Amino acid sequence: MAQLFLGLDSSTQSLSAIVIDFAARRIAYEASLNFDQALPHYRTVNGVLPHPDPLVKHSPPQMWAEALDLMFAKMKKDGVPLRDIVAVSGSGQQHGSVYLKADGRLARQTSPIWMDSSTSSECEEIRQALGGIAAMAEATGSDAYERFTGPQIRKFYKTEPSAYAATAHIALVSSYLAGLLAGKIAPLDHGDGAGMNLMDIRRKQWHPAALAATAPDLAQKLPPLVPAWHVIGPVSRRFGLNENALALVWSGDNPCSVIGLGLIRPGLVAISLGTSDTYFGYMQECRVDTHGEGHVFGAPTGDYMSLICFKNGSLAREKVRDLYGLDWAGFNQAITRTPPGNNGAILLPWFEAEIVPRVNRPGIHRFDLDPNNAAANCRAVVEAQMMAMRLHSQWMNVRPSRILATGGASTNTTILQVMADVMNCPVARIEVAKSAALGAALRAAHGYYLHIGQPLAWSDIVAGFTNPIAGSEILPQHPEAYAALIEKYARCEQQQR
Ligand code: XUL
Repeated sequence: MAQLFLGLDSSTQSLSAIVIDFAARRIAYEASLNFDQALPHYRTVNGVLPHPDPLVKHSPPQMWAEALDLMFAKMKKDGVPLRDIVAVSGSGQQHGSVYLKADGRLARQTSPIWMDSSTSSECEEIRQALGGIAAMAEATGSDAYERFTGPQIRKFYKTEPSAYAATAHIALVSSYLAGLLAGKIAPLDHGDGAGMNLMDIRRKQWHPAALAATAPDLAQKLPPLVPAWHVIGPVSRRFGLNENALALVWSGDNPCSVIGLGLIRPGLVAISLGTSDTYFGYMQECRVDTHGEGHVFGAPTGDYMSLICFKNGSLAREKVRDLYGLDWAGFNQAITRTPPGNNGAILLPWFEAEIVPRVNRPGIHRFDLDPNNAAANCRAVVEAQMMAMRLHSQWMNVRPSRILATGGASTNTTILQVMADVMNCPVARIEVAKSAALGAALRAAHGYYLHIGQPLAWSDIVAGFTNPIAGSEILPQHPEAYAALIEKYARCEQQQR
C-alpha cells in the first residue's frame, strides 16, 4: 500500500490540494477550488470582499473553512484513497488573521489579508515604540509593514476595542485551517510567525516589546510558536481520513514554496518574474536588512529565508515595451542588438512607487540614455531590475550559486540571459504553479518520518519533486560587463531616491 501525504494551500483566490506518493516520487493527485466560483454566496471578487476603501482588503474566514470541507468531498468523489494518507500539512497566504472567541466561534466576521494596506499609522506607532526601522528589523526580521499581522491587530484593537477584548485566540490563515484539521487550537510555525512583526526572529519566541507596542493582553491571545515539523496530533475524524493520520502544523505560502522549489542549501535562490518581481532564498544564518526593505522568515528546515519584493516587475517591462510600440519579440530583439552593460546607460524604471529600493514618488530617470533609442531603453529596464536585485539582496551575505526562475516572464530567455550575466550565476527555469501545496506535502512527509523515528535529510525529501525544467539552464556569458555598471547604478539610485 502506497504511503500518501497531503499538502493543502489556502491562497488568496483558491484552495489547492496535492497528494504525493512519496516512495514513488510522484504527484498522485492535484485539484484546486476557486473561492469565487465554488462558494459564490460569500460574494468575493478574486477571494476578497469588495470594500469602499481601496486600502481595506478582507476575506471571510468561514469561506476558507467551507472550502476545506468541499475539497475533502471532492477528493472522495474523485476516488482519492483518503485512508492511505498518513500525514497532512498545509500552506496559507501569509499575514492574514482570524479572531476567535473562547468557544471557537468567530469574534470578527472578516479577516484582514496580506493585500490590506490600511494600517500606516499603526506601523508608525509600533516602529517608533521599538526604536525605528533598523531596530524593528533587528527585532522581528522586518520593518513594520501594513500587511503584517501586528499592525492589523493594533488597528482592530483601536477601532473595535470590545470585539478585541472578546477575542480569546488570534490565528493566522495557516493556523486557523490547521486547527480545523486537527480539531483543536493549532500552534504557529516559525515561518508564518515571522510574518507578524511580533516574533523575535533570532530566539523564535514572541517578542515582549513588540507585543506591548501592538495591543494589550496579546500574549494570552497568541498560540505557541513551534518548528515547521511539529505534529499537532491525529487528524479530526470529520474529514474521512484515517484516524491515525497525523496533522502537522501549517506554514505560510512563501516558506512552503521554499521547500516546493527545493531551496534547501545556501546559495539556492528563486526569482519570480510576475507583475511584481520577488527574490527569495534560503539562509543558514539569520541576517536582517537594516534598511527594512527585505524580510526574513523562518524556513521549514529550521533555518531562515529571505523575501524581497520589487513592485515594478512585469509592470515596468511592459510599460517600456509599449512606450516603443514593440511586442515581446521586438523587445527581445532590441536587447540582443545592444551590448551587455548598455554602454553605461542607466534607467530607473519606477513607474509605480517602488518597495525596493523604497521610493515613494513614482518616476522614470535616465542617465547617459537617449530616450529615443528604443533598443537601449529595452535593455536598460531589464538590466536595472537585475542590478536592483543584486544590490538589494547583498544584506543576506550569500552569493547565489543557482537561480531558479519562475513566473510569467521566466519563459523569456533573453531576460534570463541578462539575469544570469548581472547576477553572475546560472539560471534555470522551474514550474511552480503548485509550489506551496507541494512544499506542504513534502513538509508532511518530513514531519512524519521524523515523528516515527526515521528522519530523512531535506535533500532526500525533495529529490525527484523539485527538478528544474530539463535543458533550461542558462549560463552567464558577460558578467564582467556589470562590475563597474552596478556601482554607477547604485550612485544613480542614491541620487534619485
Ligand atoms: C508575503 C506576502 C504574499 C502572501 C501571498 O509577504 O504578502 O506573498 O503570502 O499569499
